[in-house]
Amino acid sequence: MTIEISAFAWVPPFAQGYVKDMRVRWALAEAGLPYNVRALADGDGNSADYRAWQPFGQVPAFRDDDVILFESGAILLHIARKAEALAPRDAQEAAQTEAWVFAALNSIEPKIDNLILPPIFYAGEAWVDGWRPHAERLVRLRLTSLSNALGTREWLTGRFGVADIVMATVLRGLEEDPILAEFPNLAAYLKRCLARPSFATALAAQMETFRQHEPA
Ligand SMILES: N[C@@H](CCC(=O)N[C@@H](CS)C(=O)NCC(=O)O)C(=O)O
Repeated sequence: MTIEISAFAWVPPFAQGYVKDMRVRWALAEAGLPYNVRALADGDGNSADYRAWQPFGQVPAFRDDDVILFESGAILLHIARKAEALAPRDAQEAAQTEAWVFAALNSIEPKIDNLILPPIFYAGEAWVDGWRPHAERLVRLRLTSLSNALGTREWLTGRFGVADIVMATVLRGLEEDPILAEFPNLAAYLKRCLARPSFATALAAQMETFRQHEPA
């Protein structure tokens, strides 16, 4: 079968290009693997059929001839095992890839979400401005560690891989935030990741899904 992924049929403009099926689309583009999209309309995520695929009703979910699975990190690690272009070349690189995927999703993404989501989802509420310095302190702590770990290396592991895709989609949340510029090697790393043609392919594909389902 052709790989199938789930994605939202449409989201408001501020979220377009950022929905997490971007990670899967990017990895599949990098791997040169074709896929079909199951586009979820409002409410489809709650169907028993979809919950059997993605228990939280979220996107993305993924299926191919071998597996059905959910969680963007798990999906990318699966793709990396299958696709020559993304496959780690030895056991150490495979272990490092897994570690950096978890680090991006577990150690870094929650801190960045804490910083960038309140002004979007709680705009105008009194506590939001007071919250920022606390959130910023934790982001700075994590970015300092990441910056030191990356150093002058081009990619997180020996070559560009799914760990970079996940990390770049996480750091992308800070693209417009002045805090990223405090870490020139991370800003340059993000730019390097986003310059890959596979990122542009993935972005265009996500936008095309929204275009096809634009509300009347
Ligand atoms: N940990 C999940 C998170 C997925 C996620 O947050 N998806 C969002 C879209 S970017 C979603 O489906 N939100 C709707 C919801 O949570 O009900 C993953 O990485 O796959």
